[in-house]
Amino acid sequence: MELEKYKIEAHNDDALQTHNRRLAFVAAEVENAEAIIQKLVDFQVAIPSWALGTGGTRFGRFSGGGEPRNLEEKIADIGLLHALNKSSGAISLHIPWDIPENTTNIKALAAQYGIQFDAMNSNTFQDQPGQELSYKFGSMQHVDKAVRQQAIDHNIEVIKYGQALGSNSLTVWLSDGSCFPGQLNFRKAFQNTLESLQQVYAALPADWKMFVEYKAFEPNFYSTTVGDWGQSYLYASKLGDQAYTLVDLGHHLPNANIEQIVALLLMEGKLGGFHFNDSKYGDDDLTVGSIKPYQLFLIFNELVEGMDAKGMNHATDLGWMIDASHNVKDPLEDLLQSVEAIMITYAQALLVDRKKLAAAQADNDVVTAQEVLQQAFRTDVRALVAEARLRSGGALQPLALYRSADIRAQLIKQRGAKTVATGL
Ligand code: LRH
Ligand code: MN
Ligand code: MN
Repeated sequence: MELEKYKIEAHNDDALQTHNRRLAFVAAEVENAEAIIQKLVDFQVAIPSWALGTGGTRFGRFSGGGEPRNLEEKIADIGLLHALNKSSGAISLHIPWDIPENTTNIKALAAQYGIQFDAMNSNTFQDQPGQELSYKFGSMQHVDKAVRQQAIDHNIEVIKYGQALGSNSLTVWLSDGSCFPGQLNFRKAFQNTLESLQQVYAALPADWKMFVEYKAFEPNFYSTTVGDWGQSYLYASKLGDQAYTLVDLGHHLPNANIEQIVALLLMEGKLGGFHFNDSKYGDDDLTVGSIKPYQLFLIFNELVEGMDAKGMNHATDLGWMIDASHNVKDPLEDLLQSVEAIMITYAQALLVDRKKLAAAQADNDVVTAQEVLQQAFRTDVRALVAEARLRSGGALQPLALYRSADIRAQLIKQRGAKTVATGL
């Protein structure tokens, strides 16, 4: 289904007076409102194709109805999100959960909605029907060369799909590791993985990036072969200039200082991309900003500072993606909340008075340093984010319009109450 333009306009007309009042207030409070609005207009966050259905856990899955039944419907859902917030103009595909049967048609369909193809994700953490060899004991780390070759071939196939769709990056997340001490020779597992990644890297087109995503644990619970940023950095460094580390916020051990990791990876020119989500315990994949919004702000603070120090373009020089899925919310509402949280936090990070912070740091004035950060974090920037949306043709209040336009009910009518989208 499509959200007609007149509905967005009518919604905006109703909300405009209140919005203008809020905007005038914040614009008078902050120094660089115009520049921030422009940066927000440019900033796009990719939506993963597997987040459009209700997520499950290993204990159950409760479909919410109207879930997309195929890739075309997933693209239509992202089209809806993008029409509402104008910040979701990209999709990240997971092969083989979403195999584009006709890449030309899929690319054309996405273009109709203004959607580009972000990083392609390979999958060697599950066995697919008809697959010759099993990944039960790993893929790129496997003791059997034939299994490693199968994983390499799959990744090369994913690159080919990506090329046909106009993507320019590959994210490799491996669940490889071990569940019990003694199960693996760590060095051999690392070497096998490195050699396999090298073969995939060799097939990477010249203008592509390869992202090596790390994760502390799960599904393996004793060791993970790309378990932390140090290991990912090691692989990325050994692979070459086109390889980078990808940070998924949920993939750290509790209380890890993610903002420091981000700062150092950026400094080394090895930060490639992000998977946004939030968590309280592990890889919970909860809505961005729902549990630890201050941590997210501190991460964005480092991103802005580090990217500016290198003269990087915030919108295009890193891969920004949501990687969240959950059991209890309407997935589209959840994604609207996640994108909103990202935009708010990005805007707050742009507000940080960098000169004042640097002076406080030089003076060892710890109190002022904290004040500077919290001054930005405690500023209500929602009107700036809404203004960016308004200027791009989106809705002032995307979630409110999604509900008042009864979009989920229409999707259920169109697709049925019992549809199940592919994904986790
Ligand atoms: C692993 C992960 C990785 C996968 C996705 C489905 O936990 O974060 O990015 O591709 O989830
Ligand atoms: Mn991820
Ligand atoms: Mn994850």
